[in-house]
Amino acid sequence: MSLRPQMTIAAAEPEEGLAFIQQMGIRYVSLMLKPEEITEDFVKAQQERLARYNLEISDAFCTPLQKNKSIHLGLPDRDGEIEKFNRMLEVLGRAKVPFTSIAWQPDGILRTDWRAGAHTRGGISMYCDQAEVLAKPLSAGREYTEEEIWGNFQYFMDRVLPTAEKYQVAMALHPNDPPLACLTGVPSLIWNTQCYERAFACAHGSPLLGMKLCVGCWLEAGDAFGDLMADIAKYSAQGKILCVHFRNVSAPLPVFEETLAEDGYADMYAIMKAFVAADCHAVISIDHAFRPLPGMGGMTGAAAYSTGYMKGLLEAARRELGKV
Ligand SMILES: [Mn+2]
Repeated sequence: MSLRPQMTIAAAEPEEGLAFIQQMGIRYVSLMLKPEEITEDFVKAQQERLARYNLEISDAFCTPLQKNKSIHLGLPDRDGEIEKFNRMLEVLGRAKVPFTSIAWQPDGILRTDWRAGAHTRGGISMYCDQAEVLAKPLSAGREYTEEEIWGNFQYFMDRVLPTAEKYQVAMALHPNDPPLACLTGVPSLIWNTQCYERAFACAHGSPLLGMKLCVGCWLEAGDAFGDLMADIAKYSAQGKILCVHFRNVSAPLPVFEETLAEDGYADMYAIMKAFVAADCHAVISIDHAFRPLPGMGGMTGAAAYSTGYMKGLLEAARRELGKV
């Protein structure tokens, strides 16, 4: 199987959550680690616990290291943070976890707010109005230049690629979300496909820098990001896609809300068929779910419906294209 459905969990996921994931026919989990959990013993214990539910860690990440202000903005303490990142690569490599995630957005995902939208039937999902997001104040005290941000990325790559190579752990680079050229005074690294080409060049074409192809981000920017179908074919053929975020939105910017796959503006079945036709070899997840309802199984419960729907589209696409 070239596309492997996955769900994201924290190490604190209860046993019944793991059983629920197993019963959904999911084999792979993306493991969210807290900084203090990045040790060989901890990851090994997680692997053993997950194995009891026939689950495997397809990748792992640590949010404070994935979205790190000091590294992204080149603050005085960045070398210490990069050292922590390298230590994470070593721990993951020794545990045979094949990749981790990076997203060059020191302020994380920017949205207007969470709200029940026109398409969510009362579900609380993320809503984004470009005018409101662009009006947010400077987040880092001053405006940064594009060259500074790319220089910081190059500095990071030069210091982590040797460790990534030594331990054979790849990095999946996620676009800035929303994919706008500059947010809160900080230029975005990845807001169209040309940016990806520049990032890959910073890694000297190393296979250890790959892509987290977030369909949601491509759809948020519309044609301004790139030709989604062509990019799926191109980057699948290059083996650059390590992970797919299978997410729909109501419309391209300037205003969108995050929707169920079947409710947004894109034809998600056509997109799934493009990944299957391209023999994309990657894990695939729904990215974001609606906010969990109390008593309904937390994030795993909230993600279950959309994950099942995604699996259905994948199964249908494989049958239609004769790739079962
Ligand atoms: Mn995403």
